[in-house]
Formats: sequence, structure tokens, C-alpha cells
Amino acid sequence: MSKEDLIKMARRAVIEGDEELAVEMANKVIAEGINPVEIINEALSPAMTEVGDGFANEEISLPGVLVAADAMTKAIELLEPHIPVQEIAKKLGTVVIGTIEGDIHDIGKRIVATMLRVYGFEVHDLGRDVPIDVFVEKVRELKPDIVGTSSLMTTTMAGQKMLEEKLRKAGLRDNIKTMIGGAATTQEWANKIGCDCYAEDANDTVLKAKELIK
Ligand code: HCB
Repeated sequence: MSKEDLIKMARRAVIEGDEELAVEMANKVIAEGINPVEIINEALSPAMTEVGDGFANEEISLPGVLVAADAMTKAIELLEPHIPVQEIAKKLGTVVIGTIEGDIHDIGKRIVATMLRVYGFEVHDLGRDVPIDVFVEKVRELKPDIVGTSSLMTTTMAGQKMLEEKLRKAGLRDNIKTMIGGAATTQEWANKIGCDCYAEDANDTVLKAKELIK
């Protein structure tokens, strides 16, 4: 099966929320030796964004979003171990990442964590709905170069501001760089809360993370 056909299949699996098709597609991608990053970037991520837009325009129902998210998660789970890690002589840096407290959206954050790993970062993914104090504890314990947070909802963005404040209070802020992302966030929000950087998508995250550690 050609890469183009697999891209179409991956897109369809997410948009139709067809987990079986997602599994079939992922197995075919692995068998054909296609780099899963290409399928994630060219098919899965844009398809999930399309589902999100459809939901926002009331063309897709919440159950429709749920099945799309399940198909996407399944595909990434299967594809992730087959992503070729770059041959990098030394580790570029350490990143602690997680989705802010109160927010369970984690598809985008997982993609970002995967891409950072692929490009040579050591990534500690704390998961989703992560309390702010846990981020602070992990920064103290792991002394990362970057702490990245994801927020998909306007209600959870405040947690990113709280993290900046708590890191400052704990005397940890000067030693690290902070990064935010997720549909609710913007460069303006990063500027407003004193965060070092906003990243729009996984590729942007890798580029900006490399700049931050220079
Ligand atoms: Co959800 N949801 N949802 N949702 N959801 C959103 C986020 C809304 C915008 C939909 C809407 O109303 N238009 C909305 C938030 C509104 C707002 O606050 N402004 C919303 C809501 C309201 C809710 C619930 C409250 C719904 C309810 O129960 N009534 C509930 C939340 C419960 C909670 O969190 N406490 C809910 C639940 C769900 C699920 C479970 C059905 C599912 C999540 C499944 C999961 O993640 N495991 C879901 C989904 C899938 C969405 C949408 C449709 C898509 C999100 C997504 O995965 N996008 C989303 C609509 C949208 O975003 N337009 C909708 C695709 C990924 C690839 O993009 O932006 O997440 P991404 O990540 C990018 C990018 O932002 C960046 O790189 C990623 C890769 O390119 N990035 C980072 C992300 N994190 C980064 C961190 C960094 O440091 C750097 C870069």
C-alpha cells in the first residue's frame, strides 16, 4: 500500500472514529517501513484538528469526538515504538511536560512529548490533570531545562500562570525555561504570564525547545 493510501486511511480512521481501521492502518505503516512521524504529521494530527473544528461548528457530536480521540490514541500507541530516534551523540536537554490540572485533553501533549523524544530530548511526561504542585516538585527533583504545559480549555489556562508564580516563589524559575501550548493558549498569553515560549504544534515545539536550550 502506498504512503498516500495510508495517509487517506489514517485520516478516515480518525474522522470516522474507526478504531479497527486505525489499528489496521498502523500495522500497515509499520509493515511498509514508513516513518510514523509522517503519518502523525500529515494525517492523524490534521484529522483530529478537523474533528475539533467540526465539533466547534456543531457538525460533529461529542460522542463523535470521543471515538475520533480513541482511534487517534490507539494509532499513536501502536506507531510510537516504531518512530526512528535521531542519531544524536548527546542528549539535547531534559523536558518535563504535562497537561494542567483540571484538563484531561492529552492527545496533542502526547504527540509533542513523542516528537521531543524523537529529536533527542529526555522527556518526563507527567500525564494529564497534573496538579501545579506536582510540576513544581518534579522541577525541583529532575532539574529539567524546560517545563512544558498543555491547556486546551480557557478554564485551565490560569494554572499556567499559577505555575509561573509557584516556580518563582520556590526559587526555581531562574534555572529553567517554560513553554506553553494547547488550543486555549497563544503567544499573547505566554507574554502576559511571563512564560518563555508558546508553541503552536509539535514541529514548532521542537524548533523552539532547541532555541530555548541554546
Ligand atoms: Co474537549 N474541548 N472537552 N475533549 N476537545 C475542546 C478543547 C474545546 C475547544 C471544544 C469546543 O468547545 N470548541 C472545548 C474547550 C473550550 C474552552 O475552554 N475554550 C472542550 C471542552 C469544553 C471539553 C469538555 C469540558 C466537554 C464536556 O465534558 N462538556 C471535556 C473536558 C473535561 C476536562 O478536561 N476536565 C472535554 C472532553 C474531550 C474528550 C475526552 C472528548 C476529548 C479528549 C481526549 C483526549 O485528549 N484524550 C476532547 C477533544 C478531542 C477535544 C477537541 C475536539 C480536540 C483536541 C485535540 O485533541 N486536538 C477540542 C477542540 C479543539 O481543540 N479545536 C475540544 C488535536 C491535537 C493534535 O491538537 O491543540 O491538542 P492540540 O495539540 C497541538 C498543539 O496545541 C501543540 O502541539 C500539539 C500537536 O500539534 N501543543 C503543545 C499541545 N500541548 C502543548 C504543550 C506544549 O508545551 C507545547 C505545544
